[in-house]
This record gives sequence, structure tokens and C-alpha cells, in this order.
Amino acid sequence: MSDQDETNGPRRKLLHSVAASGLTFALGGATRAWAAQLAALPFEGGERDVTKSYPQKGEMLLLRTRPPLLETPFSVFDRGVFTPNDQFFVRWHLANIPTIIDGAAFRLNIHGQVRKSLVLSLTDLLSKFEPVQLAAVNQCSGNSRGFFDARVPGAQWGNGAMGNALWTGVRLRDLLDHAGIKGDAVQVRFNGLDTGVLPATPDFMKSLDVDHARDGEVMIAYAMNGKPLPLLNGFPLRLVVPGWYSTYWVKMLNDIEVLDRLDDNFWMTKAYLIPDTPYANVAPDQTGVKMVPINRMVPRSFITNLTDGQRVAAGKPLIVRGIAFGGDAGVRDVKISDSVGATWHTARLGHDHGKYSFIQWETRLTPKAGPLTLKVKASNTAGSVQPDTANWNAAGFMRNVVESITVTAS
Ligand SMILES: Nc1nc2c(c(=O)[nH]1)N[C@H]1C(S)=C(S)[C@@H](COP(=O)(O)O)O[C@H]1N2
Ligand SMILES: [Mo]
Repeated sequence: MSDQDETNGPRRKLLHSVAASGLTFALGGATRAWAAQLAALPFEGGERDVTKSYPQKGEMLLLRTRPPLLETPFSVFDRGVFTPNDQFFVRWHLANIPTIIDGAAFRLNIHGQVRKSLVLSLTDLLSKFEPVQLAAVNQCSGNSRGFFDARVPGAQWGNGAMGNALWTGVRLRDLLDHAGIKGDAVQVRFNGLDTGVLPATPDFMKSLDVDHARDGEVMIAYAMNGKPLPLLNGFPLRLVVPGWYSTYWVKMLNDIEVLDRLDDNFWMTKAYLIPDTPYANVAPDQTGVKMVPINRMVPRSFITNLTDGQRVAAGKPLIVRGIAFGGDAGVRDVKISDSVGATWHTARLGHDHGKYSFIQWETRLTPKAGPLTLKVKASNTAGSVQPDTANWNAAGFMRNVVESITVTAS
């Protein structure tokens, strides 16, 4: 990139804020008392506290204090297509999370089946590799698990374990090519700075096939919506795997190992497995189903400006709007039904920020007096459509049923 490049100014500023000597983010007092407000989600045990006590975070729904699970309040998704950093959801598996990271001392290691091992500072990353930007949805595999019926164990997320950001970073391919991948490489494994409290706890690591890792889209991000990553979202570096569930988006990424075999670590072979069926759907009593590592996301859409049970004016035009995303392909269309699914019409789509981003949609209708059920259904350009009945699996992954709310017009 030349000095004349118009992005150079902002980039230098970003370099400064990400890598500046002595810059630290402190996670002090994270488990302090939080404001005791209740936000009820419509499932048993769905009452949770609203907290403002986490560093670099505004108002969040508290599912667990340590390691933190913080959900984005759903109303945030009505405010725009990008989820603000201070209300972006937070999910960690292991409790030993560094509370201070010195950007100047931080190093990213690349080793294993490479011709030349690399040890890169943040300054190296920001100055020696071409920057890239991409809007992409980061969604937990278990987003919406709390709505599973039959209920399943695991974090009882509502619909807010997802967010959309504009990620800035470097292509993983550029780093791997710089190190020189050897011919016998099979997978690339990613590890962050967090560890378990007990030595027996398997370290959180995830792997991608070499071809996926080198697809030119998988990114090592150092910025989120134009700012350094919040500590809880992985400062200073995280993997961005566009179109794939966020279990692969390893945070506080400091170690990349090129393997000459399939990764057999716990988090690849025991956890995050789904039935190898469409939408990972099985019957609760079904056995003998082949299990595979979770992978591509499926389309979803939500109404964001109305909530279930709300009163609206009868006989007057009503704007219905929301967000949609296509999963691992762009949104083809978003359809709305005001007839309990008997008829559907196509919503108007907002600005396209790319195929991995949220997109806003909007429609108008004039409700008659009485109850009005609204359904929203997205399909993607690869032909995947949200199912009319809920998909189910024992881990509570990949829910993407058509969403439905009922308002009352009077
Ligand atoms: N280092 C590390 N990275 C991680 C995890 C983790 O436990 N440790 N959890 C993964 C999972 S399951 C999710 S849902 C996302 C959450 O990303 P966020 O906290 O930035 O929203 O981080 C992913 N990356
Ligand atoms: Mo997750």
C-alpha cells in the first residue's frame, strides 16, 4: 500500500491504537455487582440480569459471570446493520482469560508444517501485510438455544448471541504463504491466550482445512467497526471465518500451527459436532446419526421493530422491518407473511454490505383490528431457505426456523 493511499491515515491511527507501546486493556472488576434489572426471555429460566459492569461493554444481558457469557439486547439489532462493539455478545469457554494484554509485547506465532516459522508483532502485521476489510456476521452455534423444544442443556441464549461487524485485518493466506506451507499440510490449528483453570481442561483450539485457511477470505482481524477489538471480543487479534459459526473465530489468537494430520483435539472431535443432516435436524429420540464438525451457517431473519404481544394501530400503515443474513451465501430474498404463512410477499432490502453481512429489510402493511401474526423467512443465493418448523439437535445448534410474532391491532 502506498503512502498516498487514502486509507493510510486512518490505518496509521489504528496501528497506533492497536500496537502502541504500553497500551493495555484491563479487565478489572468484571465480576463486580451488576445493576439488578431483569430482562425476561420467553422460556423457562429466561429471566436474566442486565449488566453494565464489564469493561468496554455497555448494557448487556448476563448469562454467566465467569467465564463471561453476555448477550446483546435484541433492541440493538433495530438500530442499524452493524452491531456496536460495546454491545457485541461475548462468549468464552475457559476461565483463565488474560485481563491485561500489552500490545507492544504481543506476538503471533506461526509454526508446524511450514518452511519458515514466523514470530510477528502487531506492528509487523499492520505494516508488512495488505489490509483487507469485510462485513461479516459472527454467530454462536448455540444462538437461540433457549428456544429449543425439547429443551437442551448449554447456555440458554435468546436470539442475541450474534452480531455483525466490519472487520479489518490481514488475509490468513498471506501469512501462511509467507511462512510457506509444506506439501504434507492437512489442517491449520488456531489457539488463543485463554486457558482452563485445571490442567486437565482441554485448551480451546479450532482447526480449518488447509484449502479453507488459504481461501483468501479467512482473516486475522485487528479491528472491529474501525476500532481495536474489545478485550472480551479477542483483543488484539481474532480469526474471522466468514460464513462459518463463530466457534472457529478464535479470539486472542497468538498461535497458528500447520498440521500434517486432521486435528484430533477435544474441541474438534468431541465438541461442536452436528448431525450430518439438512439443518442438523434430528428427532429427539433418533440414534445412529453420523456426526460431523459444525461448519457453514444457514440463513436467518428477524423482525426488529415490533415485539410479540405489542399493540399496533388498526387501519393505519405499519412499517415492519428487521435484519436478515444468508449464512455462507448472500441473502436472495426476505419474505413476509401476515396470514399465518398462507401467503408471502417480498420485502424491500436495504443497502448491501456484502454476502456475509446482516442486511436490513422493510415492508408496510395496514393491519385490520384483531390479532396479527407476522412471519419472516429468508433464503440465500445457494438455495437454502429457513424451515417452517424448528430444526432440533441435542446440542442446541443451528436454530434457524422462520420467526413468528403476534401483535394486536386496535
Ligand atoms: N480463544 C477463544 N476464542 C473463542 C472462544 C473461546 O472460548 N476462546 N469461543 C468461540 C465461540 S464458541 C464463540 S460463540 C465466539 C464468540 O465471539 P465473541 O465473544 O467475540 O462474540 O468466540 C469463539 N472464539
Ligand atoms: Mo459459540
